[in-house]
Amino acid sequence: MKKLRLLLLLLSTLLNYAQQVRHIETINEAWLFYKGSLEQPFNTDETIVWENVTIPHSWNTEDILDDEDGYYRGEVWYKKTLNIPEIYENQQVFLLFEAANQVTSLYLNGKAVGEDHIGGYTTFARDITSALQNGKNEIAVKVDNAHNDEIIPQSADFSFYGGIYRDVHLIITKPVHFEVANLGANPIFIRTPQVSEASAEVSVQSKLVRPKKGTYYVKQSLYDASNNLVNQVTSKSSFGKDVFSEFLIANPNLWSPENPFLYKLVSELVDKKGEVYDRIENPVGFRWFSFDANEGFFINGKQTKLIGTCRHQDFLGKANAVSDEIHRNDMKLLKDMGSNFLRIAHYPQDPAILEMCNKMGFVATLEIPFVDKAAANEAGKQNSIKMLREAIRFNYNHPAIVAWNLGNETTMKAPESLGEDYTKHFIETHKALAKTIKEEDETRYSYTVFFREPAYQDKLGIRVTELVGYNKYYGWYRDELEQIDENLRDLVKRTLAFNPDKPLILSEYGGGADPRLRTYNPTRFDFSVEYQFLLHKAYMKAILDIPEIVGANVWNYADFQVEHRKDAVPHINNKGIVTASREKKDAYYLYQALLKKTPFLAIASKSWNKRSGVEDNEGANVATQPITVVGNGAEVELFINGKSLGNQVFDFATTTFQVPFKQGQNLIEVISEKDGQVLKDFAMIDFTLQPKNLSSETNPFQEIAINVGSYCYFIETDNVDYLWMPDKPYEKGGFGYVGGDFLRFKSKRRNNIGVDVSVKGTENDPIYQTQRIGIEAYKFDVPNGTYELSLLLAELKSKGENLMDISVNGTPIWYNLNLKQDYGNDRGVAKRFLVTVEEDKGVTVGFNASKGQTRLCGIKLRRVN
Ligand code: GCB
Ligand code: CA
Repeated sequence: MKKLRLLLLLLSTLLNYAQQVRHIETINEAWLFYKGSLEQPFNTDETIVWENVTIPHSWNTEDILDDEDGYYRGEVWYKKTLNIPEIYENQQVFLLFEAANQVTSLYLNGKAVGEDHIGGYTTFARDITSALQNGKNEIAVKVDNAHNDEIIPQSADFSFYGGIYRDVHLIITKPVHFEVANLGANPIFIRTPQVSEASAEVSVQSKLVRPKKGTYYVKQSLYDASNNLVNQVTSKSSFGKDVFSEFLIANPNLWSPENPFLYKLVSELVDKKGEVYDRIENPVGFRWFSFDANEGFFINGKQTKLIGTCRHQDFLGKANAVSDEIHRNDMKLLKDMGSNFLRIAHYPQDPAILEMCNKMGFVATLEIPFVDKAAANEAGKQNSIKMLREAIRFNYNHPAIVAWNLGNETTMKAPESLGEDYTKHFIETHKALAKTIKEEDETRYSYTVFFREPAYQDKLGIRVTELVGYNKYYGWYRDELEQIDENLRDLVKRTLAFNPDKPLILSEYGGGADPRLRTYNPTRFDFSVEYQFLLHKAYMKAILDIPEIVGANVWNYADFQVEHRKDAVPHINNKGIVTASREKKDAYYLYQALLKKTPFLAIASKSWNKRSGVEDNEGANVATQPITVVGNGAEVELFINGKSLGNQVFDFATTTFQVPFKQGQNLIEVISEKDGQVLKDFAMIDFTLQPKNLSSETNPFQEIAINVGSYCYFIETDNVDYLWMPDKPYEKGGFGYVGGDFLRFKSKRRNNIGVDVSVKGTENDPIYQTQRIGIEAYKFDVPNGTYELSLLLAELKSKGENLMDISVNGTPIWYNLNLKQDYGNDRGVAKRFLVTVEEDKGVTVGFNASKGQTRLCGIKLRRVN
């Protein structure tokens, strides 16, 4: 017995060793970092102060979020001392960078190794064997994210963060091995030329590095998900040639979004005696698929509507240096949302994303960062082609991928406006990239994403791929919610008119939402969570009903950081259905209710748990406000503080109750049923009931803050959820404005309330971005006492000189206030005063323009004594 155990132990260690025949380890720790150029980077000069960093790392985590324009785009250095473990005789040593943005030069012991890597999003490996010395080795890496005319992206709505922002691996192989340092850093290409329910053909191309002498074989072993060997073939290799291994399997368990069954292909390099020299594993999914312009996407013969999101590699405060754990958590949230489709935008992403796409059953498209415009020279074109080849080769074996996308909104800079030469080059670039896709991979579709009219691309001759995508922001940048359905149907007609057989994907749609903004009067471009919810509801209604929209991707899965954006949260594109730190917005729950196959129920606005409102009428002691519930059951019952408001039927997975809230904590419970399962959700809401009559004795006035010039509530999340109420006209006994109008920023895109300025000195931009212009007074009919009055003021994008007098109950507090002159441009000013109210006069803040116009952004009144 003892002997047997020993033998087993020995066998198992041998097996382990065989499995680890290729040594791979991450080398993310203990790097030194210097931001700037160095003349003598290899000197151990004491005057240079190196910072300790851990990879994933970006040097733009902070400067993309501050009030200064721009962020560091230039040269930096990383270095690290490496002890190379001795594992094999004559071992070969490589470094693999999953990505570094955007030009990377590698040095070992002071000497350059290999050519610079160009492009910030593709994986590359370098052979460092010949530069190694015994013992310690100094790796130095120069990374540069400066704008470069020859490298895409040239411009885009995301930040071009610099960094070694994905894992770095040390790879050690025997002298005979599967290639490491090739274009795309992948030596195994798995194809399934024929797949049916009855059988599947497998064809594997392997790239080797081996000496001329000696006989070596490639052994391909296919295992099913329970690790049973399904088939195995061994093929002899010849020096300098790729090895092709082909075999058949019967009754493959098919891969699909519903059943993402994966096999594993183990590729081994062996000699005559069976000794293993190298070993690599890859996933294999057996599926066949096709797109039809009228009927949609089919996988394994089954029609499947593709619904999902786009995703950036980005996380609040981390730039693009996002860990594998965050990547995988994103995929979990995307799966739990019920989506089956992912647009990996706008560049190739971390291997962790692709791994999860395969495992969780996402149909995916992957693209290169040819965004807005081309790199306008021949070198730029060649770099783009090379980037595309790298992307395809590295990601070749993922069954999830069905199409390679060559670019996004490439005509953002209208080619005509950049001259004839550019236009010619631009068109050629499209054609060359489309051709490259088919050269690299005949098994997937070629794809391009546009935003202008189909006729525009048709005229240029750039609708050259098999699939087309359109990014459309109806109901956001233009047109209203009510027009979404009609606009999408028209778009379908217009694109099919040019190419009746070219399938169309709605590759982006969406609208912004700042979770701090909430409203019961949603309007386009108000950045409220409620408007975003309605927008997505309208889109989903249309998308699910239009078969020619074969797939659709929400822009975006998560909010992401864009240095130059000035929306409700400056530097953040907040079109995500989760925030940049992954908190769910209401629209996320809507998608769950619409897409999930398993029973689902949620109070859509449950994250908004600090609310307020004015009492329905004097003495009512409640304020009635709508609560929307989403779910896939037939109906739902709602309870407020234990009292039922009855059942309501879901319509398109949503229903809205009118709920009376009392002062203090309110418990909302909802109960529904689906497939015999009881579903529940609840929300605890802390409600501040504002008395209808501010001199009420039963509910005495304490404090109120008003987001003047806006229909939106604003919640200062970084200030323990301090709540600002929407503005309203004055009514006797209550509060409100007198005179004036909303500040409106007239533009074709943003035809609404407020202005797009990043306000200095505050995080509460939405309070300042919305204003009442020409206001005459703000009134509060509060009882006698002492109050603290706060006025929030700012002059943003104003014209001419504006001088304003402000008074309280007739007593002037400011004469000729000139905000622009006194505080500089775009600065938020918050002033606090003590006010004594006597003789039942209440508080009247008077505004008078001695020149130009008056304005007010926010007002707060708090009872002191
Ligand atoms: C687009 C772009 C995307 C932007 C988005 C937006 O069409 O493809 O990169 O972020 O619009 O939010 O405007
Ligand atoms: Ca405001």
